[in-house]
Amino acid sequence: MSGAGGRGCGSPVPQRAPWSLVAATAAFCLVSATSVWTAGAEPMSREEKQKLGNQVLEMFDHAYGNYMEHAYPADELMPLTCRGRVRGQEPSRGDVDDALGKFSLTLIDSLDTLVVLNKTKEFEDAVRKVLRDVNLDNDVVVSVFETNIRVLGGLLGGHSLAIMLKEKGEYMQWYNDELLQMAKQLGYKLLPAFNTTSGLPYPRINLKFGIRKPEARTGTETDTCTACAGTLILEFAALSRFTGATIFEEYARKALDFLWEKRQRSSNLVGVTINIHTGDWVRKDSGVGAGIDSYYEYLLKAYVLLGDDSFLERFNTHYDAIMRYISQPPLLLDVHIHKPMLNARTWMDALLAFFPGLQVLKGDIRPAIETHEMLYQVIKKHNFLPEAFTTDFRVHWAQHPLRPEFAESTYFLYKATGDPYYLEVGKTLIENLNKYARVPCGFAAMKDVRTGSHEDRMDSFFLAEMFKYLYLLFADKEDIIFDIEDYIFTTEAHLLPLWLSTTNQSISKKNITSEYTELDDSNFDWTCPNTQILFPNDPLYAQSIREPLKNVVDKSCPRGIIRVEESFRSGAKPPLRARDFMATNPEHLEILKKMGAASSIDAEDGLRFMQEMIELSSQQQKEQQLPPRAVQIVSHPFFGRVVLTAGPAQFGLDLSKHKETRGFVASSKPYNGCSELTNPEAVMGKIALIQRGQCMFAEKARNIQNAGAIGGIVIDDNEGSSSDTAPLFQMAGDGKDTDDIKIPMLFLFSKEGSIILDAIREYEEVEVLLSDKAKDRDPEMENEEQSSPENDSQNQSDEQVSSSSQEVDLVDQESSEESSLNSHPESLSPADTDNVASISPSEQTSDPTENHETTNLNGECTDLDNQLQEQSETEEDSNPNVSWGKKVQPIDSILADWNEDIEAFEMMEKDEL
Ligand code: DMJ
Repeated sequence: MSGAGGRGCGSPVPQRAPWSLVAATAAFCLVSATSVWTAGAEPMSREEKQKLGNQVLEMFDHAYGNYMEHAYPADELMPLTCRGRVRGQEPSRGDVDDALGKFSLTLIDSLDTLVVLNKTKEFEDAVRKVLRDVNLDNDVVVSVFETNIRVLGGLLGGHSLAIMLKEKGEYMQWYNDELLQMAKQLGYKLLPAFNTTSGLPYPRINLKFGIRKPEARTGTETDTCTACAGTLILEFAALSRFTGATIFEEYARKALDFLWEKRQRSSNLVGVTINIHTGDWVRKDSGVGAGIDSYYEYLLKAYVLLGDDSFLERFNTHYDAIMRYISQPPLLLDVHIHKPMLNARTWMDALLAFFPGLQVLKGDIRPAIETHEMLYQVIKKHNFLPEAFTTDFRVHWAQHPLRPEFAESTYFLYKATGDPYYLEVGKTLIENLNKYARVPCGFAAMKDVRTGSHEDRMDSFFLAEMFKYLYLLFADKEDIIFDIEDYIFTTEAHLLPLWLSTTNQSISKKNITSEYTELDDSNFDWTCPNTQILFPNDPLYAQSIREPLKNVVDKSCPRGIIRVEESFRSGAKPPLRARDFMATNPEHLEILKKMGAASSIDAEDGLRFMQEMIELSSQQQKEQQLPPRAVQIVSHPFFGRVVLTAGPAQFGLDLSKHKETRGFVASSKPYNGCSELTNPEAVMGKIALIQRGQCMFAEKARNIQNAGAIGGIVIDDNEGSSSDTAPLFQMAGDGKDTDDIKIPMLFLFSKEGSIILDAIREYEEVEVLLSDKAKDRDPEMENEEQSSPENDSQNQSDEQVSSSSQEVDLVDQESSEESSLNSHPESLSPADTDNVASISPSEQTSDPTENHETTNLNGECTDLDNQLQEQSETEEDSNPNVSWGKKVQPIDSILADWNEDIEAFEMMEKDEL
């Protein structure tokens, strides 16, 4: 494989070879690092690494095999209902569906994964299927960004490895650039999106009709996200260089040039969304996660792939700004682009987990280790990284769609440090995926990491990225049939060969207008640094950085760990935070008065305080709602693997306070449960299924309770409703005293309910567990079941009961510890005759078991924070949110005034820009 023509580490002189090491795996910094490692986490034997690699292969087979068997040619597998997701045939999930273009998305996204995982024969079959079956001319509106990274990237990655295999002489001998031709066809289909004065693409395009024609049903959008416009250059440049058609690279460069021009000049940051016609920032908050992430990634990688200095210069300028304003190690917190010392949020999103990996590629290892360690602590607490979590590590958005970013960073950090600790991290990821996300028909996204419930969704990026990074983490060079270091990973982990940097180079250069004539060499200081700087004669370097962060999540601070810490250390009083505010405290009132008055620091503190107040106030309202619950199917062949998200009831047994209820299910007669049951013998001692509608929930509960049921599941009568598309709600009482209802009642939308009803049709006996949080699955039980097919179903059930009851005891401690966290609240559902109460979007209350101390990086509490802690213990009960509720009234009136101030500030912001 040819070498690359990009820049060498630390050298402004173009070189050929070093990038081939740096680009794909950052191995340049690492190969030597690996060799200096001598102690720390126990080294992992070759056998164990191979075992884990094989486990990854088996998991991939499970995901890919089920997709091919049950979903293909649909875009994605729905792993709970075991069928394909076809756009238009399922209720719309909004923007997330814009990735689906009826082009067998998962197959295309999986192509190069097959080669990385050594499944060359399967790759050859898959390519033939793509060429035979995939139509890129569907009348469907798709996201330009998603289609680029997943489909164009997938086709180009497939092509890159197809030609590599062909050259090797065994496989793909028939291949004649057909995938590349498809990629080119798709590239031309995306080009009309760039028909704007700014050169920024429209966010969506109709594959058949393009933009703006009436039949296209798109082209009226005015805004796009920065990542959406800034994540094209790798695929578009590769397409240009592979084909010689320069237009693609030119368009992608123009969009990047425009974004660079529009950066906020005083901070060198970019906002989250931008107007594609005027170039005005629509959202002026800035971070490294959702909406911006891969814009930064592509600047650095464009430099690596294309060797164009201006991309590195831009990346370094942004990186300086990120490290100055957004990075608050180990946190990465969004700020305002024009007031970058002002945090824009008190929470982080899961997409930023890619950033440590990018920092490795940049060569800035210390903050990469710190952030990665913080994220790992969050994962250890919730099994997965929730979509968003607060600065004090509480769940903010509870979903987890099996995102690969953390695995990606783990892989890069292992390559950078050679520290076996990262292999152990990878092992945990594998275990958690198998334990909590694996279902009989693939892997299901987590609907709620707190309850362990699933969503009927397996995104294509799970196959494109997760398995690649996990496999590569444990693979030795000889386990892969080509040299991975000759390639760069796109944001979707598709592989593009580094030799593209020297191919058809002139065609793109002719239109480049770079404002840089000479590079400032100091910008290379931290690019691929000498390993002596990274690991100054200390093989335990990475471990020494991680160590102080070991308890960062368990001993988390309310918020702003570092900044509060820093100001306190420097002698200044830390700013008053909304969470700590007490209207009865004269000192607090005095501080409030000062805010917005004299100094700009006071004003900034004041603004932040107001924003926090508003956020806390709305969160507090949501937190008064009950959290969602879980219905876990425990009988054969589910064995606890399928967990459905369920709405709670405001009456009956509170599952967060009592042991879960386990039992076989039986349909009640009448099915609506609105009168005395005619089949009490069938529901006696069982969990009754009742249909929603025609009477109050409480009435249904009384009728099944009178018939001897030990619990009830109300199933929505709106056919097709699902928790994927409708907000969950809690079942309210009937306005009377409901203390007589002693059994637990849960609500399932129709789609989740039909999973149970289908199971009854297929297996007759279906046993479920009603709880506040799914209980551990028992793989041994499953193995026993598989190895003794002659076991009759009754035996199986008996075994399950005894095995599981042990299990329940074991997990019970844990569940009771975590039980009262968490209001996950989702919102309103239309009421019929049933009484419903809203559940707000999925935020949760503080975990009363969490230690709300303000820690420094050594995990110690500061004096001031201890004082605050004491106050909250004496004035509040154990749940800080409960006592927070007592203060709501005075704060509400303050908030009303402050809302006006915020509006004024926003006007001021506008004027400034
Ligand atoms: C992937 O599609 C890509 O990595 C993208 O850049 C953002 N993240 C998703 C997976 O989480």
